Amino acid sequence: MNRRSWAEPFKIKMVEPLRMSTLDEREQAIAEAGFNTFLLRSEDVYIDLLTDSGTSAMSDRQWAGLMVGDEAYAGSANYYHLEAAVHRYYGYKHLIPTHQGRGAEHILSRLMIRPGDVVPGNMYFTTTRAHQELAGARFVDVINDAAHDSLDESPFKGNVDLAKLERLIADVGADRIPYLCLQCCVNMAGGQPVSLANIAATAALCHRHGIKVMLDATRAVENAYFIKLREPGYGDKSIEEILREICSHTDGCTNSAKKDSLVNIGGFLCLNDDGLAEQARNLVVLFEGLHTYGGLAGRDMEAMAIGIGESVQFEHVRARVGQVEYLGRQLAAAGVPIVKPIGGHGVFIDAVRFLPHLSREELPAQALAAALYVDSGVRAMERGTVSSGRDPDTGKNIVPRLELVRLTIPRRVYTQAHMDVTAESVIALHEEPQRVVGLRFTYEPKYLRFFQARFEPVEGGVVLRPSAKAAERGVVTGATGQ
Ligand code: PLI
Repeated sequence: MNRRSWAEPFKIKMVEPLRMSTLDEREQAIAEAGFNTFLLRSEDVYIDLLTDSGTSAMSDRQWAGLMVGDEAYAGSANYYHLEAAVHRYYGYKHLIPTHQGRGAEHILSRLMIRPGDVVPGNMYFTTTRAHQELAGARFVDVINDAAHDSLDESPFKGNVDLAKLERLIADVGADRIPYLCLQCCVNMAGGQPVSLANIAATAALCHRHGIKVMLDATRAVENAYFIKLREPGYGDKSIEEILREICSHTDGCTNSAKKDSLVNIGGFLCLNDDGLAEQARNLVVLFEGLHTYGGLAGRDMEAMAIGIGESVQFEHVRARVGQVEYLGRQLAAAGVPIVKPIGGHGVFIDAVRFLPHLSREELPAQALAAALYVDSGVRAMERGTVSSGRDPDTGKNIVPRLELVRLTIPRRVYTQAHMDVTAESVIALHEEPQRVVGLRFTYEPKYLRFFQARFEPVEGGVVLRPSAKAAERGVVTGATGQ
């Protein structure tokens, strides 16, 4: 057999020790955190798969870049380096840096939305929709139906359904739609990409009606990688070329540089329209900082400029997405229900199929994330009913079809052995799903409730009952051997 594996295109120069906890410690920590993995202290976490946001390992060049931070209040040299990188790789005309993605979403929403407007998008993202609603708009999901089905293996499940979009335009009128938000590697659908053919067709439809298209470029590089792999005609193109082509169809973007761009903090808003850019530069001074730093230190902008260049290297993206696939394949091989195809930034477990004994009211994804932490110290995140929040008009819980636990892989941080430990813990829970107890809210904040909500088990006080199998074998439960 002529087998050739890929390996990470880096070696490790500095390490950060991890602490393994005991089962008792983890049971106490999750109870103190109100069974919400967001409220755990990171020092109590063994393998942190909460998010890929701001959790990347920077390269030696990025760290060196911090030393050439030009901390001038105005006109920092690092701003111009960042501007050059964004022009080269994303291609937009105007760059407005922001402290992170939601800073850019805030400025864009304030700038373009009038109360009563409608903003379509290929599935919501939590912060994006919250800023659209705060500005007075209603979000309408125009993603294709396959995105809501964890079993559907279509290669581009992030695609916009053009018929849904056309119907919406006919219903509400193009003048009530300031822009369409087009997300790459759709997060809440499981990191599912959009095809270039669909991006082009969506943009053509919008532009025909005078509607702008704003890209959520947060994971556009990873989306470009999937296009290279899966879309006919793109196999020989570089990630850099595909990324430019994606952006070329759109009128601007918001970006959380904490993902693709390999930095711990940062984001930006890009616009091609001179007038809109001028207004955005005026707004950014109110909420973020002067338009040449937007809430960032000069050193952060330098790290971002370098990170963008590293992010589009084929070997980097292949290893990054390859590691996600490595974990996903292990889970799928063991029969764990996951969203297929495996996404770009994480493996998403279908909690409804994983825990058939729980009702949707018992918040299966929240419960599974808490139970996984108790089992092994692996921290994941709920992406289901809790994240969806309430309908702003009716106040009722929005119950999405997808009730997922996201195992999100930070870039360049963990090894295959960490993936193995994670898979073993998930598989052990999958063998005895009845051990997991449902949860109910004890506290619910008004905005983005998943971050700070608190819960309690619906019975018995613990979210994970002892393992009967482990007791039979005479071993103590917990993948860390505790
Ligand atoms: O976390 P921010 O403010 O830098 O970016 C907000 C944001 C916008 N769009 C998308 C698609 C995101 O995934 C996103 C942030 N995502 C987080 C924090 C995550 O854990 O997925």
